[in-house]
Amino acid sequence: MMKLKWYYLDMSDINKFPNGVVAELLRDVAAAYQVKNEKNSRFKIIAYQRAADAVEHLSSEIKDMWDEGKLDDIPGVGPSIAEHLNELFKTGKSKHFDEVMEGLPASMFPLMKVQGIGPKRAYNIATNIKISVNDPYGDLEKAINEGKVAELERMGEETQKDILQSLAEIKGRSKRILLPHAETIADEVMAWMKKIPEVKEISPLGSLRRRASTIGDIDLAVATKHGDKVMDHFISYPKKSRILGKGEHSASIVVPGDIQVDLKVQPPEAFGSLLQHFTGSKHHNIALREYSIKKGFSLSEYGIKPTAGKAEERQAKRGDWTGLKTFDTEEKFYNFLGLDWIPPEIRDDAGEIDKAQNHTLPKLIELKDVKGDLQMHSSFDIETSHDVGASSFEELVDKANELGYEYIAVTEHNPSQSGHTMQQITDILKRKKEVVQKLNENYVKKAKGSLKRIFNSLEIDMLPSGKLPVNEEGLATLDFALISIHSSFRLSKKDMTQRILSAFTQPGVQIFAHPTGRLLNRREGAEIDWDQIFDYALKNNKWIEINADSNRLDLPDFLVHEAVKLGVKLTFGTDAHHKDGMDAMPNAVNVARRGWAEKKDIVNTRSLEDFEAML
Ligand code: DGT
Ligand code: CA
Ligand code: CA
Ligand code: ZN
Repeated sequence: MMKLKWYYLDMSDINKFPNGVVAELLRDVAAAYQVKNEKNSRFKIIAYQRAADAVEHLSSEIKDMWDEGKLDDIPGVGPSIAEHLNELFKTGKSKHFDEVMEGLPASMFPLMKVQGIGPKRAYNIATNIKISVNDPYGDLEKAINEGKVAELERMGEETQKDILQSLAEIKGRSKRILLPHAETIADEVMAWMKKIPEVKEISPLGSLRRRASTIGDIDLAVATKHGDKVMDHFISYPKKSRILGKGEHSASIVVPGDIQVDLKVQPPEAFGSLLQHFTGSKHHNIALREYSIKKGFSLSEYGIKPTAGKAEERQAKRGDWTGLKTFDTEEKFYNFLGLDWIPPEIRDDAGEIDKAQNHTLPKLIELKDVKGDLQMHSSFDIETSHDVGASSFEELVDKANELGYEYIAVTEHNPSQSGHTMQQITDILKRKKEVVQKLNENYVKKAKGSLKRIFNSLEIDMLPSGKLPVNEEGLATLDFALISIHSSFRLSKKDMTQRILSAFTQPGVQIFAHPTGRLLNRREGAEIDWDQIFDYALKNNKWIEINADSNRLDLPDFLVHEAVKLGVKLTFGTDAHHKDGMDAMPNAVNVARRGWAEKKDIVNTRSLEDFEAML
């Protein structure tokens, strides 16, 4: 077995290089650059992180693509990284990666998977405490219990406690993939399925169709008269890793990334009931079954039957059908039960069946309703401690015009507090205000696109006390400000709520961005008293963001539903750190729809004039 010099993962078969391992490798290189902190490494860090994301979300194995000479086709992987990967796949090592990793302890890399441990912290721990690459988390836990981590420079009891909790979260985590990744895979499988004429119709099912934030496995439905042939075509999918099985009405395969795909088949005349049955959710189906039993019906993926006894009475009463009734569309299925068709996103037994019966279902927001994007980070050098964006103001304007927006807000992070005096912070903000003003007067006008205005905004860290690292003079340079939490996520519910409320009262603060601070699969959200926050927002015309970053999707859907019921106004922000990140808006729409939001609930569905009036 070959082992890369710095590498800690057991790669029992070097020829495989699964995407997850390559992505991790690229992330490790980025981290090494961060720790070494050499001049001009900023763009290399961004490039390696982007490449890692791209590889992680590929629907083919990168090693196979390399075999076919297609490494250059992967968007996000630039020519120099592709060259290093080429060497790696050819020879089993990369001189360049070795150089970047030189002098760093191998055990720092697995530590970075623990929430709260970034590259610098991992380096600090790995160089001062004995952590083995074989059991890094066990060793870390042991060191914490002996109080050794707290003693390190810039760590302390609090940090140590947070890390311990993150370790526990890692252990209890189930593996679910993010929705956009599942969508990409499903789209490719569906394209493969459509190659044969026997597939009359194909649709996602399950959590994918309900647009849930994370997906356990991918489920697909096909309408066909030739189920067997369709399933044979399915299990011959060229990119599959293995076949799990094939039955009478369903088949399952596994695709790269260890993701399961289930296919269900029914003849076209029963496609509606198939869709309904396997779209779920489980809770919705249970509630629908109870509702139907009262009416004398029993439901299945094949259709609707009268229940024995009482139902036969009904059946006689109606005198129009016997046995199984099939449905080619879902709409007919729901209508037969006396219900309006229910959008999959809200099938969660949260009152949708009652509303469908009373014809009072919400008209859910759609992507085309969105008129602007209220969070993005440009490459303007704002001297922040957070990551800056990779695209210029002009590139963001061009992209906004492509998307047909009327307005955007540029929301760089505030200048770092540690590196600047308050006066310096204010000076930077004044400079940014001038730049944005000029853009509005010149570039935006000359472009003659849909975009009419850039709002000059800022994403400001709220300190644990609720104070902001920008003073009133700085705030006054902004059209409005976003506040968000980027540290101290584990305050008590009471302290956290107080922190947010006091940050909200600062002049010009308008939007609470990625409010729970959760990172899907990585970090739980903060404990917050939402009744209080929503109440404050409602009474003071403050808004809560739905962040479209697929790792965040924050505010989460169930809280969106609470906010919508109360009438709290919400905003969409992609949090783009590159112009292409602005393409993530559909993610926010998914979350909003799952939270029952209509157009009126989302502020940036307003025209520019109405939006300005609301400000
Ligand atoms: P996931 O895959 O964990 O993200 O969530 P779902 O909702 O896609 O769950 P899954 O894949 O287990 O099943 C798809 C849907 O099918 C589920 O929402 C409920 C529905 N369903 C109806 N009858 C059955 C059944 O007998 N077994 C399973 N597993 N699901 C059923
Ligand atoms: Ca599923
Ligand atoms: Ca499934
Ligand atoms: Zn942020």
